[in-house]
Amino acid sequence: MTRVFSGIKPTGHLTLGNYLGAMRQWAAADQHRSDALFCVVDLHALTVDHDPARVRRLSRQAATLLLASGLDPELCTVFVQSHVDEHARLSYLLECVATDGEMRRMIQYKEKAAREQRRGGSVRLSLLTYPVLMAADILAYGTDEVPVGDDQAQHVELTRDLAVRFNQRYGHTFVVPRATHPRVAARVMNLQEPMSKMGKSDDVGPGIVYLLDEPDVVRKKVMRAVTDSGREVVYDREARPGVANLLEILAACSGGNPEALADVYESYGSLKKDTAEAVVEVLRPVREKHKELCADPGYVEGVLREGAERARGMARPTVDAAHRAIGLLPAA
Ligand code: AQP
Repeated sequence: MTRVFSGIKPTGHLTLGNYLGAMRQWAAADQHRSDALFCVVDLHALTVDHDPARVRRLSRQAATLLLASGLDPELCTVFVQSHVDEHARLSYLLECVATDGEMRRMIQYKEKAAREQRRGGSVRLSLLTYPVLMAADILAYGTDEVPVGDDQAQHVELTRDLAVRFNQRYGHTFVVPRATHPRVAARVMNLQEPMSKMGKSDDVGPGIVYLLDEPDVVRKKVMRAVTDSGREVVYDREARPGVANLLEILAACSGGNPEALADVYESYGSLKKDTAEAVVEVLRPVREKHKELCADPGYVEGVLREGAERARGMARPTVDAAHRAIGLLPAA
C-alpha cells in the first residue's frame, strides 16, 4: 500500500491556503487510498522567533483542526512530531549527508531569513537546517508520496536528493518519495498582495483567511481583496494575479475550473461575492466540527497519544537501519 506522509507547522492560525492546498485533499482522498500519516510539525515552529505558550496552543489547535477537516484516526495516523524522537535522531544523520550550499539555496530559507532580519531578530541555525528535519520527517516512514502545496516542492526535491545520496553511500535504506499537488489552489495567494503566498505567519493579516474566521470576517476579507486595473474577468496569473487568485479559490471551493469560471462573470463585484460565499460554505463544517472537538479535549489528546505510539513503531526500524548503515554502533 502507498505510504503517504505530510505535516503542518503551528506557526500561526491555519489558513485557507493550508486547507485548499493540503488538508482538504488529505481528508478527502489521501487517507482513504493509502497508509497515511499526518503530523503537527511543532519542531519546525521553533525555527523562528516564538512564544512557547503560543506554540503549545497552536499545536493543539492545529491537531484539532486536522481532525475537524475530516481526518479519521481509524483510517490514518495523526500525531505531533516532537512526540516521536526518531525525527530528531534521523535529522542529525541526514545533516551528515546534506551540504551547507544546498541549505542556503532553499527559497523559503532566503525569504524567512530576510523576514526575521526585517523584524529585527537574528536567524536561527535551525531555520537553515529545517529542510533536513523535514526530509527526516518524510524518510523515517518509508514515504512514497508527500501531498503538499506548491511552496514545498523544493523541500521534497531536496528530500529525494538526500535519500538517493544516503542510499548510494551507505546502502539502500530509504524509499525515494515524490511530491503530489492539488489540481487547483496549489498556491493560494494573499488577498491583499496577490503576488505573495497566503502564509499563516505573514504580516499582511487582512489578506489572510483563517479557517476559524467568522463568516462575516471571511466575507469582508474577500470583498476587500485587491483586484487588478482591468475590468474584464479573465484568468491570467501573470497579468491579473488578484483576479486569478479569486478564480482559483472559487474553483477549488465550488469544483469548477478557473478558466471556465472567468467566462461566467462580468464584474469583479459578483466574482468576489460568489467567492466569499463559496469560502464560507467550505469552511462551515470545519468550524462546526472544531467547536465540537474543543468541547472534548480528552478525545484529541487520546488520538495524539495513540498516533505517536503507532508512528514510533513505524519510524524506528528505518531510523535504526540508517543508524547502523552510516557507521554507528547499535546500542546493546
Ligand atoms: N498559500 C498556500 N496555498 C496552498 N498550499 C499552502 N500550504 C501552505 N500555504 C499554502 C500548504 O499547507 C501545508 C502545510 O504548510 P506548513 O504549515 O507546514 O508550512 P508553510 O508551507 O510554510 O505554510 P505557511 O502557512 O506559509 O506557514 P508560515 O507562514 O509559518 O511559513 C503544506 O503542504 C503547504 O504546502
